Amino acid sequence: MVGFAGLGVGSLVSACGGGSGDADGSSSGSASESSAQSTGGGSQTVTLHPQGNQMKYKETEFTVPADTEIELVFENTASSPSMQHNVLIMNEPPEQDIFKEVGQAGVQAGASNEYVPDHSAVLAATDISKPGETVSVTFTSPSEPGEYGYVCTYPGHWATMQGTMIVE
Ligand SMILES: [Cu+2]
Repeated sequence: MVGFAGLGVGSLVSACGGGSGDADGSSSGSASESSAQSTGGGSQTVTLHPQGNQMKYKETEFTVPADTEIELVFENTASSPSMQHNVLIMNEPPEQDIFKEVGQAGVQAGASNEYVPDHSAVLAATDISKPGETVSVTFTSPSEPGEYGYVCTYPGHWATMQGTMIVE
């Protein structure tokens, strides 16, 4: 009953000459998008990385459900010793004014405070991670859907090291 009727095993004498259709080894290392969108009760893990040795996040956006426990992990895969980073999640939209305010306040807070300011816009923050280190923080996502900013407040980074957390 199960009829394997040999579909599509027709002759491959195609007219589009030239291209030998070799299956080239498809190990092109496409980075996993790591946007695990699991819903339904419980927590969710989001993992972020730096973009090489740049003052940028590799993942400039991620989406989480509202009012959910989020474990935010930052793996500092940079190699340059000066590329220390943290992640501050804000309860404000990703706008330049608040990035700047929190970024500058973070620098003033200093290394002894992991460059995390005591500021009402800061929803959650990781410690500073040196290259090769992984840090994390667990927080509850906002109950209001929308876009929220995140930023690195290591000195000199806030202006370029930014991202958007989308809450659905
Ligand atoms: Cu940084």
